[in-house]
Amino acid sequence: MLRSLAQTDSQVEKILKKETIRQQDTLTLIPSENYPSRAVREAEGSILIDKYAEGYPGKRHYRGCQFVDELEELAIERAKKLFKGEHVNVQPHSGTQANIAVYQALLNPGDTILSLNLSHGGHLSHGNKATLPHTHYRIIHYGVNRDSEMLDYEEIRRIAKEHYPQLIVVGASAYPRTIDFAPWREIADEVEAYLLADVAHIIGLIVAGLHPDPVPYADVVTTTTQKTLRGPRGGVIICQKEYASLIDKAIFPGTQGGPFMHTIAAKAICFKEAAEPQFKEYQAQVISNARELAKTLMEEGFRLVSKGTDNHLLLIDLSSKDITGKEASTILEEAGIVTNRNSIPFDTKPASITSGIRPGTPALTTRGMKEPEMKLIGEWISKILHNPKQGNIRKKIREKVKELCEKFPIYVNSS
Ligand code: DSN
Repeated sequence: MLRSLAQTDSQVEKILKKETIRQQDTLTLIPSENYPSRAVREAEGSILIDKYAEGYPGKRHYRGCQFVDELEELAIERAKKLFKGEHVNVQPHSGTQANIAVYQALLNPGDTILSLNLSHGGHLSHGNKATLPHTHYRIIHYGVNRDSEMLDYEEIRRIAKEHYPQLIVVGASAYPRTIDFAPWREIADEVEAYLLADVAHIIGLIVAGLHPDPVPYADVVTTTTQKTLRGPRGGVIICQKEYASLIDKAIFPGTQGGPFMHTIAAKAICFKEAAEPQFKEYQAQVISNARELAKTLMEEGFRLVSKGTDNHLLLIDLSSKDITGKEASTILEEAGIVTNRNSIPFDTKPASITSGIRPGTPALTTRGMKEPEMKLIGEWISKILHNPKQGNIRKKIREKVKELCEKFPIYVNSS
């Protein structure tokens, strides 16, 4: 009954081993991925996976919750301190769940949401037409400015005044520039809308004090914990006290069942780690690494959307090269460089093909890599993408990638 994986299921065991080797031997440049600490992993695989705890501390539907109550209260206290929020809900299973719960808490069906277009760097859960929010709410999108490829506050104000949304969403999954939250508050106030800041990608930079903080401006802030925050996969909602009850009810029972107590334990650990001084150093290196990678790629002749980066990611525009985002990410993977294809603003290609890729530095920085490695990787990316027909170049670089990965083992530098 309580047999180990090796005793129970050799098929799954083999797949896990293969994935471990893949992660160790390749360079992860997907900006939403990272390697959490061993402590986070231990909590995720802990005995807490057994416990049902529908409800909130002190108000559970099950008995036997005294210790999970203690744990959730600890996670909430740490989160309130870290994010400087009045109220925090640590139960969302993901960033998408967190966003859907916010819509449920603040809106009525048919209300209008104003959010960033997915193809300009937004996120699916901000009301893309393939998603549940799109069937419940009226979705209006803003984009980035065609020339600067950055957010254009006057244009966003104009659209807000045209549509008078009940909720404005600020936040992105592919935007390489700093977001200043003060003008968003002004626009939201001018049209009497709620303001939701989804900072899933940049939360690590925010808590390190290296990016403006949305908490003083937004009614509600959502985030994930697995990206720059380097915790377990999951979501968090931070809000002003007046929305606490609405938000909590929208998570449970509104949109979720029992909380994942093992993940809440891992979140508590992640909040502790993120408050340590080394975390700030890590985030500063994430940014320096992204800048070095951006500089190298521009020197190698690539155009970056908005001509650079302020944060942890960059968007390479491949439209002047003889290659699509899909092809580029495929051949880079042959060389052990793992990225994702990504639409660029005003992309003429569909999302399944795209004209861009979106490299980011959180995972490589966790492995301990710095500017010299970023330069090397930028040069390898250039060589591969400028010679897509030459498989031998990819083979040679694959060997160099393996050597580099050996020098920066995941669970030595990140434990
Ligand atoms: N947050 C997305 C990403 O940026 O990869 C996944 O939903």
